Amino acid sequence: MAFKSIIVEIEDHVALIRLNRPDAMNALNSALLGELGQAVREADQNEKVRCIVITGSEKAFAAGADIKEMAEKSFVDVYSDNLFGDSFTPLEQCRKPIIAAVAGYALGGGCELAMVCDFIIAADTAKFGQPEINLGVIAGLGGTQRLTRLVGKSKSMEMHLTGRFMDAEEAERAGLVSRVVPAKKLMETAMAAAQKITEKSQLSVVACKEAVNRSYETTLAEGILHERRLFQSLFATNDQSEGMAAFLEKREAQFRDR
Ligand code: DAK
Repeated sequence: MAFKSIIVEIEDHVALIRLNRPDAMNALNSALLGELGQAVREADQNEKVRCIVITGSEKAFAAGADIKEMAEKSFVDVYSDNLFGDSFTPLEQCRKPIIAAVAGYALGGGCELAMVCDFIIAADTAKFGQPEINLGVIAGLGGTQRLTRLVGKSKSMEMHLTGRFMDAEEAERAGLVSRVVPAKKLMETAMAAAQKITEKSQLSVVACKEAVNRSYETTLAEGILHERRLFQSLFATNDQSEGMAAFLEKREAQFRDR
């Protein structure tokens, strides 16, 4: 399907999804969020795709939900339409890894979009924030929950209550992003990370993502038990035999996702 607000390219088993509303700093309106959800679902179902990268432009990953679209709505409108209620469901349910490659502004819903991805690689130009408080609302796409888990209560509370932005260096220090690279190297770095993931056994990739995500949803003991069972079950795969044999034979493993 042809999309209007995003551009999707699939190359070497990586689906690159670029948000493309340059006149609105990639603000997330319903059309863009609908297309993004559909693109992620399609990539998740596409056997050729083994990893997904979501990015924006040099200026903005996304400057938040589209304020122009929301401004005139009433409580009854947003509550009865469940505005943005299911927007991130395709990303939350995606079994394949999703990397956010962030340059420029990642604010409000844009910061929340980056955080719903599996990890964030940031350009040194990136700025993160949850400035919804300045609009008389609060974060609504998971920001109060995800930012708090990622950077801790104190910094999350300060960001949400004051609306201040965090630069890339602070975001890395705080654990919001996995690493910071010069802006010119952002896409090269994100695509290289994605490429690395495509070379692994997809069985262990899916299990790994599931196990790490479980740490957000359960107790430590339950999470460790889940991890152990997944670890043990991977011994039922050819890729485990191949991976370990390849190490012992000092050669590259040839994974077949079996
Ligand atoms: N929405 C709509 N348009 C936006 C926008 C946004 N979030 N951000 C920027 N734009 C537009 C600007 O209006 C401007 O359009 P024109 O005036 O040229 O038509 C154009 O993009 C360029 O922006 P600026 O002229 O402002 O550019 P600057 O470089 O001066 O400033 C900025 C860039 C990103 C610092 C600034 O634009 C800014 O502060 N933007 C707003 C950031 C923000 O407040 N973000 C939070 C949005 S609220 C919900 C779930 C989630 C949410 C809501 C409900 N439910 C489940 C119900 C989420 C809410 C949010 O994210």
